[in-house]
Amino acid sequence: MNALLLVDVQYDFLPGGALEVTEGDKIIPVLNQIQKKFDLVVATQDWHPKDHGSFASSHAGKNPFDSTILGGLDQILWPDHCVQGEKGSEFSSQLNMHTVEAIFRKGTDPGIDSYSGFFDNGKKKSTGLGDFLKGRGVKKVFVGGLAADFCVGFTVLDSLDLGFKTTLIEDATRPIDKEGWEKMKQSIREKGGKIINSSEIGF
Ligand code: VGL
Ligand code: ZN
Repeated sequence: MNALLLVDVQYDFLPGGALEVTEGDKIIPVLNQIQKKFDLVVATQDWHPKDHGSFASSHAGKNPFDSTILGGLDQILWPDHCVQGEKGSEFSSQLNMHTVEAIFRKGTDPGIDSYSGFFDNGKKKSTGLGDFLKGRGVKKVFVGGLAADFCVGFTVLDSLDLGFKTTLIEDATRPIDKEGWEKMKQSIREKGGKIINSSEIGF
């Protein structure tokens, strides 16, 4: 069994959103097109309470992209984004969600951020995604979505740690920061992850 993970394809990460990723919208036709190749399609959704500790607005005197300590970990402070129930947290209406069998929400605990679709950043709590995939007999995981250098990258790293053969689809993602993305790709390769183009999906 193989599975495609659609990571955080939400309005706030798309052009015009609160934490927009340059060309983030370019990945949507790619994700729609490749879905039919997979046995299982699953989505993740960044889903923050409005006072989330990763928001600069929750810390007096701090601005977006400053840093702080949250839950004992280094934390980049973000503009308010993906607030539960607000438009910015919705999946793009351009994304085909009909094939999606399950949605895993993350970032709900105000005291810790959660980049990976599998665990919070301190690995204190699981979202259940790993057990779901294992329960469905998934051995190979393919990942696309936003943003490459944060939620997509950390999802790939955790997927590798959980023992899934994991491939990142490079034309199905875009980064917030290009340098950070190069570093993330290096970490993915060091852990044994593959990085391919959607045209190279071999089944
Ligand atoms: C993300 C920063 C903060 C992401 C989520 O989806 O990559 N990045 N929250
Ligand atoms: Zn977030």
